Amino acid sequence: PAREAALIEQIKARLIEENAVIVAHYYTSPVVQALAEETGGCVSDSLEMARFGNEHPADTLVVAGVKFMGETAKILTPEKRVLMPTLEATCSLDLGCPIDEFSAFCDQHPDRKVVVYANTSAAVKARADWVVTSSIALEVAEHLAEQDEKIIWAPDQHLGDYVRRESGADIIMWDGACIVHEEFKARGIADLKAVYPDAAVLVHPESPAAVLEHADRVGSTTQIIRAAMEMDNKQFIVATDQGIFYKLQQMAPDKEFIIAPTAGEGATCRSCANCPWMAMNDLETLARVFDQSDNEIFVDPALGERAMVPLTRMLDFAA
Ligand code: CIZ
Ligand code: SF4
Repeated sequence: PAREAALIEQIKARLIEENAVIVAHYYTSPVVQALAEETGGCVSDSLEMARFGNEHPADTLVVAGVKFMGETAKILTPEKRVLMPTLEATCSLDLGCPIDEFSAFCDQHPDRKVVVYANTSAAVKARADWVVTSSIALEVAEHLAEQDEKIIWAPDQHLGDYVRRESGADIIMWDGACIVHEEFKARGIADLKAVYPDAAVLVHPESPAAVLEHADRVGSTTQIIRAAMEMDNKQFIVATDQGIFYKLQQMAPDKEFIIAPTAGEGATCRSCANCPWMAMNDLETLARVFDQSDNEIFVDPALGERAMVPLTRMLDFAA
């Protein structure tokens, strides 16, 4: 605790010296989220992180999240310095969608609009017509379906499946998944519902279809938080990264949140409802963030300009 307090003081002083602000994701650790809030930064989903970084006057954005979030910040504000605790913090969706293969896939289907999730590289975004986050994925698919547009959806197949079922859009899909959400188990949720019969089940759409079937609400992180505040239930079974419990408890302090099971009896899981890349953001790495030479985000300016087009479309659509 003494070490923690010292690190927090050190980070606060450096943020002021460097005219910097922390832009943190809901899936980072509670101590990182609390520090972002205390120092005038933001704690939110990737859509709101993009908007906050874009609008905030600080010269330097410290993005506490994963690499695609830092890249998005750099694309939207190329004049700002964008630092991350470590550039090794990536995402299985981004890793699973390399630009060369993806671009070749798109070339085979020139009649389709290319819709990519925010969890992708700058190069993949530059190849896309639309960028979406989970909070607007369904609305964008409905919008395109109304115009009789056919869609390529990448990279999350579970989110794509959900959007296809709900919107009826004509979608072909890239085969990617989030290593955190794909571990949630329908059977485990059914067992937990038997223990907590009054609990509502809140599920992120990166989870498998069998898990979504148990959901009382399916939604993005922001939509999950809103549901917990609005619904009358006192208990909630939550299928998304446990980092979100910080905000859930803050926004609905009289309610109880139970993490959805990630593995069956005796089994192990790779991620256990906690993204290993999000966990790379901690006080130690934040305290060093201004003193390293290998943690600044750069995006090729020409690529950034192309990626800016679908990103701006996303922000305008969500506005
Ligand atoms: O799973 C993620 O990384 C999410 C939910 C990102 C986001 O859109 O906030
Ligand atoms: Fe990627 Fe999943 Fe981690 Fe989000 S939680 S950054 S989608 S691996």
